[in-house]
Amino acid sequence: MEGNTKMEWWKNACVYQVYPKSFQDSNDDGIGDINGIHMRLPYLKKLGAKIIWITPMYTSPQNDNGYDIADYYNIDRLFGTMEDFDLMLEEAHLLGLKIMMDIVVNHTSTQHAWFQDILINKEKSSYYDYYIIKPGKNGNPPNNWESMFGGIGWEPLFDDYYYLHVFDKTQADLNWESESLRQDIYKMMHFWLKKGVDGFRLDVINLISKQQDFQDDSMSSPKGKRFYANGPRMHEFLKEMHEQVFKHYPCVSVGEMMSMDPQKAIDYTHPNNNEVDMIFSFQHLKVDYKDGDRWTKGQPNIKEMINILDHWQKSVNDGGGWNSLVWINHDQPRVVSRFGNEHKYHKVSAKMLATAMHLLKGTPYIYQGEEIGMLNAGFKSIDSYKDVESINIYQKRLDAGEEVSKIMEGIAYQSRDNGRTPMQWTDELGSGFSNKKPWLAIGERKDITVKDALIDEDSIFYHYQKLIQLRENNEILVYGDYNRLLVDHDYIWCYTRAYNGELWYVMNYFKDETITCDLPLPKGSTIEKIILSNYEDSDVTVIRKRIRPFESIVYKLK
Ligand code: ISL
Ligand code: CA
Repeated sequence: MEGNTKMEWWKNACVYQVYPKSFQDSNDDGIGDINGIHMRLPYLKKLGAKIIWITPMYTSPQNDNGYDIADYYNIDRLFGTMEDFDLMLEEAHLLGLKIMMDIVVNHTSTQHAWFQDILINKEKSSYYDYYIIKPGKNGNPPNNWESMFGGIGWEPLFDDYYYLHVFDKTQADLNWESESLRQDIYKMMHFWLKKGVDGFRLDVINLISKQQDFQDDSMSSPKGKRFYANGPRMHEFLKEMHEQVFKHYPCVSVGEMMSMDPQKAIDYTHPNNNEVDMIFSFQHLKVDYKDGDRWTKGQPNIKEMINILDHWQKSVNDGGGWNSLVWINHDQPRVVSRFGNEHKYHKVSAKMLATAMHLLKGTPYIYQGEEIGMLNAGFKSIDSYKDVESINIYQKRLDAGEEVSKIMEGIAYQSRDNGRTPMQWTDELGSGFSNKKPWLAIGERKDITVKDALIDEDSIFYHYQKLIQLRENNEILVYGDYNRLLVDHDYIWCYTRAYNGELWYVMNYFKDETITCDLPLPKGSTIEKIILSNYEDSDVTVIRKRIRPFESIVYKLK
């Protein structure tokens, strides 16, 4: 196996994603902030996470919760000050925690000074080539490309000129063809790395190179995507970024990417290619869309999900790339609501999902609240939702004449606000998040709290803590080969990890009914001991035949 066998500080670490707006409010304005994160660093330390990825906190009008950056060099007042940030960073480092900044370089807010300068100076602006600006065609936009958030992807700028926005119309796409734009971006990255941050999560990074003929598209959805995802100069730009920025620091980089497959992931993450350390891909999180439509709830196809994850493990590992291991982020519904069980098997299913992901090869990510099994928001009315994407989709479907109850069913299931409701620290009013009305309502299941999780020795929290420790203390989890057994089962995912003569056996069952199944052991091996499970077990020497709802076991074999 060539490629990713080298030891790196981020390979046995677990990343914890903080969505600052919803994590901890320190000054009772209903909005989470930097001092709130600072306060909770000991909690993250207790959990065992090594790297804290914080979603954007730069100056921003917050139309897309900070993914619309107006000033890369400053902290938004909502979250505090640069001094607060510096103190938080210092404290994190004292505790041995690393900070990963989220950086958005595919687009800026239309309030960014570069864009504002164009509004004033038009073609004469020195930033004119920083954005993608094209003349319209007979009073229509330059082509038919659509926005990911619904509707046309172009907005009038001045005279007959339009600018491209792949996301909201207040998020103008940057023109990476411009050498001076690229230099300005690298300069800004140096600013944060010199401050001492430990790495970057690069938002939608594989969209930065657009095919330059800007032709109409009738094939991809949204229209245009195939002309800008993994575009022609993508590898060149990432290599340049690596050469000019990453290479000079002991930092980690993770690229958020769409339209991915394992081969592309290998190309982006193979250490010999000098691009990024790892990427996010979300293929396995689309298996519950009904007929491919994200906004219509279907039955999750577990078999397909396991097959996808299995395929990524095998291919990316063999090709010398590196995987990120992810169930949820701030754009996704809660995983227990989706693939687990919200009621009777809440705890066991949450633990099973955690084990299935954390025993794989790659770097695991935990999204705030995942470690206590937080669930979807459960909001009933569109007024409770704040996300620009949910609101746009609601309007779009309403205009198309769809029934409100149908639309709301889809939004309740897929809205990005499911993952964005405030962190539930306690069961007091405000959930220990804030004493004021939070910017986004607290989820319906207020009984799931950090306070309870810390008291209960058998909680989901402590299960995650064990998983993190296992990875830290066992090289087999970091470097060991992955191999699937019992290929083709609809609900059981069985795999081994093997390293230096050691062999671990992982069984996860994704259903709420007891079944019997002959679990195969690799030839010539027997069980030495149980390393982790989510049920009390008396017999540790034989492999179970009766498999209980959402059961999960990790054995060490001999
Ligand atoms: O939200 C989505 C559905 O899961 C995705 O289509 C998402 O828009 C895409 O993964 C890109 O996400 C990132 O960039 C967006 C921002 O709104 C997201 O929050 C961010 O994670 C634009 O900056
Ligand atoms: Ca606050």
